[in-house]
Amino acid sequence: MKFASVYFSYSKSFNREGTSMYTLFYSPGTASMVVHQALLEIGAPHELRLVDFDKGAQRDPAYLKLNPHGVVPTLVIDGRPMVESAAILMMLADRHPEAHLVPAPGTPERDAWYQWIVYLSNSLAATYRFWFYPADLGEAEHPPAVRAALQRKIEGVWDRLDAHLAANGPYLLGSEFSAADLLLTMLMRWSRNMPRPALEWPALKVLADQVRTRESWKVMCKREGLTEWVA
Ligand SMILES: N[C@@H](CCC(=O)N[C@@H](CS)C(=O)NCC(=O)O)C(=O)O
Repeated sequence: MKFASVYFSYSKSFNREGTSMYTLFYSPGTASMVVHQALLEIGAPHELRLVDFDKGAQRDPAYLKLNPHGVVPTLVIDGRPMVESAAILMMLADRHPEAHLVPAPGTPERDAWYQWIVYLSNSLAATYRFWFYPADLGEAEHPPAVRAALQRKIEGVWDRLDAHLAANGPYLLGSEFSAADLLLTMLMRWSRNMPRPALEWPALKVLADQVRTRESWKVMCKREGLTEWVA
């Protein structure tokens, strides 16, 4: 896979209306899917570039110039690369208020939105990283005790989120759907092959079912070729 000229060839890339052009470097079903779905929700012009993990393309020197961490997603915005899925999500929601992925600035709902996105990133996304990548902890495979501890940590988060949603749902912000729900649904999907998948928590399932009926989810799954846990 060649990335060598990507940064430069997109540095002056605008669509016909003169608005920003986005290029998403992605791998199916991974942390890039929330950015992909947000772009579809927004209806923003964008292009997808597959980063082929089977070929180690995330470690290609040209890709590392875009994303020094060697992971997806990377979103190139008019030639400028941005990394970190939750940060990209917040940036997109801010840049496209007409998509209503974020409550108005200065409201208590906006404060809660920041809180949930950071909580999801710190608690679930970071723990999943260890779950799926034992090499990050210097192991080829986790010892059973570490695996059990990571599983407990993730399930503890499902307990907390489910209790919150049962009392205040159906969405993280109550009746108002937001980008935080997209992030949560992606993270829930990653548990599908774990001993206790997130859909076993009833209020979480209600939220995921709502998100999975959205057109953006269906289109994203189709484009990424996802067949598991799509509906
Ligand atoms: N904190 C980063 C984590 C990204 C991440 O770990 N992406 C994984 C896929 S979910 C990846 O690219 N893995 C490839 C690798 O580590 O080689 C984010 O949210 O953007």
